[in-house]
Amino acid sequence: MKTPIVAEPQPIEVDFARTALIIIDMQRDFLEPGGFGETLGNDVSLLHAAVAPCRAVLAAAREHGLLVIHTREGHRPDLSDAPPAKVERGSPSMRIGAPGPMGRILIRGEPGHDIIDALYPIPGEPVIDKPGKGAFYQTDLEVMLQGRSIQNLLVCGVTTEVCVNTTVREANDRGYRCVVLGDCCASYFPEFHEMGLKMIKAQGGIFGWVSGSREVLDAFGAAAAQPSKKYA
Ligand code: C5J
Repeated sequence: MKTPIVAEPQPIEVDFARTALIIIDMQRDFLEPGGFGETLGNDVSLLHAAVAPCRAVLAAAREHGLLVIHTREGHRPDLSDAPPAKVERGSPSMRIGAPGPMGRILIRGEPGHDIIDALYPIPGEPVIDKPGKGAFYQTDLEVMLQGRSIQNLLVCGVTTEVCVNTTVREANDRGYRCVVLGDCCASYFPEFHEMGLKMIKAQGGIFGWVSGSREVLDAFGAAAAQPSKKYA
């Protein structure tokens, strides 16, 4: 059963049984003071606008039985999966692996690496630990999606122009339809957020579609009114 979602550059019809919600890098290191985002000189409060809409979509996706996947950017404690070219950027006391108020910056297992409480995964929801910006690079995400016959991705998270855009481009090349929920994404640079969304939907939707939390919640409502309601 297909349900239309209001989106740009045009509406898209998706079968929610073949759709996953993927929430990109809603980690303390990006959203809370003292983490990776702040050490790079960013105002982390700019990301907070995405939390409430993302939480609403997450709750609805759970209720409707969608596959929900969370990602986290980060590295092994010995930095063996962190390219020197990535680690070397920024001042040494604030680099990946350096100690910070939420533990070592962007290191797996440290408090800062974990997902913020408001969007914390529940048991059964896969968490993909990724060493890069894209969620497909050096992860088992594709195997997981193929195993569930997923064809469409609802994409939320931070930051719009970095890990969200990289993941959407990777997914698009692999044949997934990506619907990016604009108000569920955010950037430290509002103009990059805006352009990041424009890049996705330009040229007839060259990388995917852009929609929003309201539109997707409405689509869940419409799908729930149909005879078969559960998708997993
Ligand atoms: C960044 C991300 N911005 N999750 N990571 O370094 O977008």
